[in-house]
Amino acid sequence: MANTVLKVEGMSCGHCVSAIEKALTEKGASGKVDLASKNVTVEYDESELSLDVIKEAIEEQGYDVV
Ligand SMILES: [Cu+2]
Repeated sequence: MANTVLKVEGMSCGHCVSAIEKALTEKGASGKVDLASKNVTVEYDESELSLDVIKEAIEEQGYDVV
């Protein structure tokens, strides 16, 4: 399992948190959002998923991975 922390812009409320966590779950990853620090901690299986796919899943929800 890989563990990575992404900085994500545009998150402002509980809706954003659940949208991102849900998008990650759908890809088979697990995500934990910290709104205050704008950090999204993602845990995923490197043999199943790439970081690009994870970033795309977040961006598809309308947020910017910086
Ligand atoms: Cu929101």
